[in-house]
Amino acid sequence: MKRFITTPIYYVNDIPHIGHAYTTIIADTIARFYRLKGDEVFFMTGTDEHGQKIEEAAKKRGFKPQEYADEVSMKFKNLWDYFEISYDKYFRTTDKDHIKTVQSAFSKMLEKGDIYKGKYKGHYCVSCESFFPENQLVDGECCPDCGKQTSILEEESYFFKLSKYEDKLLKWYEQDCILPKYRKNEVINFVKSGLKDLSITRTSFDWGIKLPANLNEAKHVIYVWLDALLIYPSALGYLRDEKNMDFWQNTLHLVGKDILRFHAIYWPAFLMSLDMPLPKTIAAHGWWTRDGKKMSKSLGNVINPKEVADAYGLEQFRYFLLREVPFGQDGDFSQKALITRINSELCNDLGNLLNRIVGMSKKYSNFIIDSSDVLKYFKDEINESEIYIKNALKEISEISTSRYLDEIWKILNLANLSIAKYEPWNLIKNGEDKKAFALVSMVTNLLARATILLSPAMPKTALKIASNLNFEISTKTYNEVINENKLLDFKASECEPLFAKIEEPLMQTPVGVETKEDKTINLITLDDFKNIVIKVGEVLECENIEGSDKLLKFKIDLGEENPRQIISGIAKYYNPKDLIGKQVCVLANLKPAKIFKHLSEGMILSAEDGKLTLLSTLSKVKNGAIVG
Ligand code: ME8
Repeated sequence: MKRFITTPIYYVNDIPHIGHAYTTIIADTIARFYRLKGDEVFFMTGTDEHGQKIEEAAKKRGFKPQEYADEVSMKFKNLWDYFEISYDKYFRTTDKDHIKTVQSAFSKMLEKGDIYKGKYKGHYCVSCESFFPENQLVDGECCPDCGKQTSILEEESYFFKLSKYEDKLLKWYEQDCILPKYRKNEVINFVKSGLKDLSITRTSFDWGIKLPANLNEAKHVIYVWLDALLIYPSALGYLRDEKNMDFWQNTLHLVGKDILRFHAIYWPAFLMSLDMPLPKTIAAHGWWTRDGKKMSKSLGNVINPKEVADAYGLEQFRYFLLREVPFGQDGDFSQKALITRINSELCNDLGNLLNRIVGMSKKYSNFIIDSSDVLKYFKDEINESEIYIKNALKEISEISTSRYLDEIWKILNLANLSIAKYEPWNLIKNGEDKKAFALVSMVTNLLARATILLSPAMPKTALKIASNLNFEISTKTYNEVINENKLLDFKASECEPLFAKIEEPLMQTPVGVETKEDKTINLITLDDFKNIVIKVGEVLECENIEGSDKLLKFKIDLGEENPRQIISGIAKYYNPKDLIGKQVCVLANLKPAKIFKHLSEGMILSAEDGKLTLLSTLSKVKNGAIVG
């Protein structure tokens, strides 16, 4: 079966934060799940780069909109690559191909008679890029969605006949395409309150897609939401090169609840106008807050997903996001909650189970785990696990990742409880060797079932477990184990602990995104720069940090009394021994911090373009030389 899975395309006026990571990780998990099942998946993500908001943001920072969009879009792409997001297409609204699609779609809607020219007068929220009638404003002038002040627009505009589609939309909602189901009523009520025709071109700024040339309307640009929503079929080649369009028949749009209205009202209406099939599912998740507070740049409490992944591990972070809140509800990020889940669920329930299995199989049967007697002794447990599998599959089909993981954990809990209940060591003592072997095999089969289901959420962890027990994670084993309930035989091998226990928070608070990434796009004064001390230093020692595949621990001579210890996330790009004796640039007046339990007294500077390259001087200088 072919499936098309999308994330929203993110605005480039902001750099990626935990909310963007959340949507993208859910979409990635769903895409990986269906690929595992054997479906053909096309997964797209990308950036939304036109419109007044981006034009203003670029201007404020002294950039041309395209330069600014290039820079921020690359940050999103780099982050998704670093997170190993399995997208098939990363697409941008400034791509020439997309521009062609939008202009052709505009012409098609015009030919259909759904677009007419008029004059718009009313309120506009630049932050939400959204029009509002007077009666929906808060305190007569503020946006009902984000609370910011709206501005009054009066300009010539083309309109889309949204009102024409009211009844058809209400009929479509009967098909239950909106998840979670309780959100459907909000949408229906909105439509029932009456839809006004939608202004779909703007003339008071320039940064957008121009109307088709034959219309001779140079001053109009296409409304950013029409442009942005069209990215979805455009990513499949719509109205250009349509060879991938058959994915469109089975489309899942994953969005945050903030943009459900655009996806569940405007978008299907546009699609009806274009005579296109409507999406099968629009799934809207809830909102993340930080320690109970809304995240915002001005509060400086926005969470940088990379910082969390670097400190706690990418798979741990994915697991937390996917499990912490039921799909659709709001969630709160705190290090405490993350640590609790890592320690109790990942270290104890999952990691220890693997260790115990390896230990028992080594002791009892030279690592061989044979399934022949499992059903003779433990049919009930195997049957019980099949109920959880069935439930898990139902949950994931409704994008309920948290409940999906709950069901997987029921399988793990059953395995752990069975060891405690049947006490294999006593079985052996009492001469019931066959039952003890069958018990080890039963719990290993439960772990294998859980692992196959867990693999879309935690692909690397699942692979480690599978390689320790010598089974494969593939569509073939998915069919055998998950669909046909087949039992497997295993050959275990010694293993490292899957996860390290966390004793104390690994990130300093507040964990902000006002990092070097932001500095590259914000203009600063010379005085600001004087506050930054960058020194050249020589690498005396460099080694990997146990339990982290990203971090290196350095000792660096900065011409000071003692060398500094600095932790840097560049292990993927350098071999530690190649760096010894090299000179690097170090941000020397950064507050010391603990990273992965190790003190770090500065930051080694590197250039980022998809990978990290360390900065150095063109010729050797004295250790401690100041950069400036
Ligand atoms: O709306 N919690 O882009 P955007 C959870 N360009 N999710 C969050 C979040 C939070 N605190 N903050 C952001 C746009 N998100 C348009 C979309 S699509 C054709 C055009 C996630 O950069 C969530 O998925 O404002 C939300 O819907 C999306 O980011 C908004 O991203």
